[in-house]
Amino acid sequence: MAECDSCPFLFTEIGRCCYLFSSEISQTAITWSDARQACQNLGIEYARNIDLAEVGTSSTCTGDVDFMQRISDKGHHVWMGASDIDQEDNWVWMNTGKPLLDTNNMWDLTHPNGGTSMNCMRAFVNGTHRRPYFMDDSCTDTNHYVCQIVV
Ligand SMILES: [Ca+2]
Repeated sequence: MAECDSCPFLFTEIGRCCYLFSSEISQTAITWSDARQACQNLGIEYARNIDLAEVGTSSTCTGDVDFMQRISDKGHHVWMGASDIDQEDNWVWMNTGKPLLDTNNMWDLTHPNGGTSMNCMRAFVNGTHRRPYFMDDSCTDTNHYVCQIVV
């Protein structure tokens, strides 16, 4: 049984995992580190491991395609849980520590491309496709975000 068969208040179950889309609780866009802190604060509140969302790092979560589709449907660029802040061009999902290779086909074709000025990852809603892509962004830019209960 997945731990997320029943998601807590405000969280949405997608593919046996639980996600919170910040646009459902606030219209305020915030920086990547503030977004990560907001997710971790929810983790304290719920006594769970909650962080910015990851894609492809958990075999429990079976809804990655549906999850990305949901991001696209929401229509906002959103912060996700990957960064190359510790070492330039070495992208890592921060909660699980798993690598996000530059060759991952979820990156937009021209990304990552921002060098040391862009060390935080967001999902970028491409208007001409029904799937959002990953792109690197300045960590001090402000976006909506997605939290996930990490399992
Ligand atoms: Ca970078």
